[in-house]
Amino acid sequence: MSDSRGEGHGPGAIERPALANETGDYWGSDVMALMLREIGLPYVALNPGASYRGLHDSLVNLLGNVEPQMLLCLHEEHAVAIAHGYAKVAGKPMGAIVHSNVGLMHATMAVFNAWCDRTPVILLGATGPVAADKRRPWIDWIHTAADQGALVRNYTKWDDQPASIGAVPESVLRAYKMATTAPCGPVYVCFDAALQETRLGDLPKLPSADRFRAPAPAAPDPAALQAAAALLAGAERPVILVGRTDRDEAAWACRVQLAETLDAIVLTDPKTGSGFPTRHRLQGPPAGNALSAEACALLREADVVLSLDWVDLAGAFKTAYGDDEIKSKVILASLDHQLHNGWSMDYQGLPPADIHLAVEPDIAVAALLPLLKPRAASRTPMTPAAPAETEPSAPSPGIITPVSLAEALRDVVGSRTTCIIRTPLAWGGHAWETNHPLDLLGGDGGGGIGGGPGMAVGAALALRGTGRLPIAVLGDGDTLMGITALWTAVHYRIPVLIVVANNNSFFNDELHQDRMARQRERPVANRWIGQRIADPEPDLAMLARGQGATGFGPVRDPAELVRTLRQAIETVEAGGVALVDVRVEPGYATSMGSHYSRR
Ligand SMILES: Cc1ncc(C[n+]2csc(CCOP(=O)(O)OP(=O)(O)O)c2C)c(N)n1
Ligand SMILES: [Mg+2]
Repeated sequence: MSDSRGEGHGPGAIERPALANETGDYWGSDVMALMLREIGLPYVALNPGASYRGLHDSLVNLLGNVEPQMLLCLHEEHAVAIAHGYAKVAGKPMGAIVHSNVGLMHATMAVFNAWCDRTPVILLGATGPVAADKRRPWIDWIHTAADQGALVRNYTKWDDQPASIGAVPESVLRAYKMATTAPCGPVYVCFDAALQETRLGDLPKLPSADRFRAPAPAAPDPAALQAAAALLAGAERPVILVGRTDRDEAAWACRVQLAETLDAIVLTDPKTGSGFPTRHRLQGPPAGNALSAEACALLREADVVLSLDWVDLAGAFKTAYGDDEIKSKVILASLDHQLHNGWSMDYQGLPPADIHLAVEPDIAVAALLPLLKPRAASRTPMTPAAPAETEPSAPSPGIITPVSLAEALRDVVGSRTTCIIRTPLAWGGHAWETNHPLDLLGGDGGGGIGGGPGMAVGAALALRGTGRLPIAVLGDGDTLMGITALWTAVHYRIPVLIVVANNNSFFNDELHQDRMARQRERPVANRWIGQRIADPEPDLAMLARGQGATGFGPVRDPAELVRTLRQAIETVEAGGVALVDVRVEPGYATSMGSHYSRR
């Protein structure tokens, strides 16, 4: 590490005091940097660029690279994925800064993931000089775009390009307020390079952020609330669908209390992470992307369904009811409609709602509780399973499957408190027991592969010092697309364990080719072509080691797996970054059972 880094603040901190500006000679970007501090951004993940060299200077030489502290990333997609992962744990945003149009283009998929995951990210960028006479030849011209925000407008809550220094504070304050008002999401503020580099002299008076915070959550309409309570009180077979809910312990306790009060079966979704204890007597069968036969039966039998912002409620009903009329009464607790636009269909099908409580789901839960009387416990969640349409073929002995990997990991983790930041596509259902909102963080939101490593680093950053062990179990395709995010974890001493469920394939898509071939009666054996990541097999452990992390594997033997995982956890507990390459049998646990295929 270079000598210029001071002690105490970690890599990147410098010894100059913050706000060391004795000359009264302030610049436009100083106002931008001071406002980023004012809204309380702890970090800004970034990849540098001349479009924001003014802001960069202010963050380093005015603020001393603290509050916010820069986190250098090797790709803009990592910068945003780190901010996404951080906010999922911290419940508040950090920043990401991306260079002009090109950095923003690199960042876009990660912005989309954060958008679909309804996660706040303060995305900052730059362009220009907007005034053409101030542009340097060539480079300033190719890196200046009119309406740069248009690149991300369809999947951000708001964007702005303040045209004067006087407009900067309001822009930053509004960005923060918009991002953190439910439903949350990413916002983008673009700073004109010439504005950043304008000499101001004296610093203008800057507003405090205190009067520009997100509003207190709205309460449900009293009549709609009474009607919902009456419907639930009269229900004989209520089902609660726990979707995008709060990661707050008090909200978790209220949800459990509501399920017990109503004696309602609860379905949870791996996409949205832990929302209800898996071992609770009222926890229903796994309900992942495709509802299991048991979950479908429960929904069809339900007289009242309470959806707590379930992702794709219409899709769940379609799976359960097919073309039949939906007989269940539906209570929707969601604000998501406020975010829907004409570009992204991530809003999913339009679900029926007999009562729509247009509030945050956990606000609805807290408001319903005092209106309901506890009823006797009589429900058992497990309706007899319909026979699986495809019998799972047993995995061969001596090999590791994604599910046996979960079992081994659970054994090694033992009584430690963990956060499973991501789970591989192959895990489905209830592969990991949850008892706390931070036990499982859920998916990437937008199904954009490559965000896994960055999200792991960001979530681990927010978990640093909490005593909760950060573990991300990722696919090899996801890992390889985002592998250089690990460098940021190593550089900034962010302990994290990455376990790669490595099937040497973009296997999800092998299954699609399998389906196509079967439908068309063509050779299924060719499904691997254009999918298999082999010849050569990338050496993931070496790719980790090449960035200063500790790399383990490839592990192919189940007997070796536990030993290796134990060593990797010791590495992380000692403050390190570890990656374990585990070669797993390609196979998926699906609603129809587990499918394994020998190569
Ligand atoms: C950016 C992006 N590119 C391609 C896809 C299509 N896709 C969906 S799953 C998948 C395979 C992912 O591979 P891996 O992470 O190894 O998981 P596996 O399916 O093998 O378990 C791909 C390529 C996508 N969702 N996002
Ligand atoms: Mg794979």
